[in-house]
Amino acid sequence: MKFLFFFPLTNKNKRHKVSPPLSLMACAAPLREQGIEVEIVDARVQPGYRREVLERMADADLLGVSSMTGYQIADGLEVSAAVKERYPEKMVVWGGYHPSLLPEQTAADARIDAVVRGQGEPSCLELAEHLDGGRELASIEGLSYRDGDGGVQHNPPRRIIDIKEFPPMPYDLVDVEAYIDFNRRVHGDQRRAVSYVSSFGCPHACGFCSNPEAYGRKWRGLNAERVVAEVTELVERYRLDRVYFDDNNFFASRRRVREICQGFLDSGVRFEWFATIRPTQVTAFEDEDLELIRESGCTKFMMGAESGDDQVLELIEKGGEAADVIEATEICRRHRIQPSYVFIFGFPTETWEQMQTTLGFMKRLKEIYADTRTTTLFFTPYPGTALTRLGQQHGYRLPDTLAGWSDFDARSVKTPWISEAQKKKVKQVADFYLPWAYPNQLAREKVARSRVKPLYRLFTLACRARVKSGFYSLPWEWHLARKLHLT
Ligand code: B12
Ligand code: SF4
Repeated sequence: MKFLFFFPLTNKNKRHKVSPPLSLMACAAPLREQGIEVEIVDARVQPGYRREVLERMADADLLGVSSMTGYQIADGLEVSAAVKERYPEKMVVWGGYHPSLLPEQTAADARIDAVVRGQGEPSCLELAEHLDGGRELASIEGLSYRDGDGGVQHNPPRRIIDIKEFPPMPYDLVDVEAYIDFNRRVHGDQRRAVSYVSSFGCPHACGFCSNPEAYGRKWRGLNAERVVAEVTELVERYRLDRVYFDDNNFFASRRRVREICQGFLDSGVRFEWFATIRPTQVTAFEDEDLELIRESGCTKFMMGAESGDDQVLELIEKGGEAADVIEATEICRRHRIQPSYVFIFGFPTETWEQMQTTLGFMKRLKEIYADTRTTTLFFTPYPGTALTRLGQQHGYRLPDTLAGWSDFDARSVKTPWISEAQKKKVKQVADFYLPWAYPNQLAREKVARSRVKPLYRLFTLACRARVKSGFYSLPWEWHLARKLHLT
């Protein structure tokens, strides 16, 4: 028996950085343990992927497609349609965040036979039993499928299984070098890096996040010993400089974090690592824990700050205050860990004054620690979040077919809570004036090496004056920087 898994393009212009498709590798691991052949085609690193899928489907029994909300749906549907046309008798199954959140719409699409909701590992094993003739679809928990009368049958949900029970991710199933090479060629990233995931789920329920609805609020983590053994083995096997932990909540257990960091140090294998952390988790750590984290190779904390306005933080149920972010930034400065924050503008009912409070707050963070990085996003009402429901109550209409979600991303979605002019202003201040007014270490080094040093200095002074005064009309610096390709 053979399963063919497909990871669609994540956007049209192929601009995202890439890393092996952990979702599909996770599903593959227990199948292979049972002697079932699994192949993965990843559209992001395999240029002739449509032909490749069709060829490899010749001796496969099932096509499995992973999809988040957005462009992956468009690409996944095209490939599924081609497979259905050439091999109408073969099963096409979708899984991942989007199908888990909207199984009815997904399974209603004629190009798809069934949807796996939530964890894929156990369901894939049971799908293999079904293909072997030993199991009815109706007995596979967490499965949604068309019942023949045009309706969609939803089997009862599957309880979350502790990921400790699953075998290690089979990195050998993909061409790891192809991912490293893509990031070097397309993004100029010379570091050899891959992602790894050490836990499943998140106990929190932020109002804009798909995670609680898709997978519930249980957190399960691999034990420290296994994480250390697997990660250091990966670093040595692929000569990695850096590892990204793609966990929803890597820092959920403080004891586990301490053991992992100590394990990395004791192993003698040196590499850099990043993970996502909540500001309240940073402030809860003891200084000695943070020293251990830094020493073990963590040089950056990726954090969702979301807003600098406490009322907005309450609205989005962030479970923390702006003051926590200030404190986390001060702690990061003390421990030489770069804080990298995501801010989201344009939540349902958020006012322009509140957005301006956030811009002022970002300036404060830069003043505390110039190496602070900020990324600006605009609220996108992904399915199944509390804030999306609030948006709907205020008249926002969501797509009502699977294909309708294909171009649903921060760039294309227009919500009534923020105008295009306001978005432009936010981007100018957050992505141009602030970083130029407070250059981080990398930018400072770049300027020091540059032949047009005085020009850079002039820009910094002009941008600093703007930020200090809060006067951003007639943004000549921004226009000039765009002309000179400085931004
Ligand atoms: C890595 C990652 C990416 C990577 C891509 C994945 C990769 N490895 O190459 C990149 C950087 C490209 C990316 C992009 C985006 N991402 Co992203 N990403 C993640 C992240 C951090 C990890 C996903 C992962 O690999 N998890 C580990 C694996 C093992 O778990 P899993 O994906 O949940 O898969 C399990 C099940 O879903 C299921 N399953 C999954 N696929 C399949 C397929 C089949 C056939 C079956 C049977 C089962 C199955 O089985 C798996 C094992 O149990 C998650 C957050 C998180 N920690 O989950 C966000 C997350 C998935 N991303 C999200 C978002 C919003 C985005 C972006 C829109 C962000 C942006 N602003 O551009 C884009 C979307 C691109 C697009 N629409 O096409 C949201 C999802 C929202 C949604 N409704 O889809 C998440 C949940 C973050 C969040 N908390 O909001 N992302
Ligand atoms: S945003 Fe992060 S902390 Fe909040 S629920 Fe989602 S995964 Fe958990």
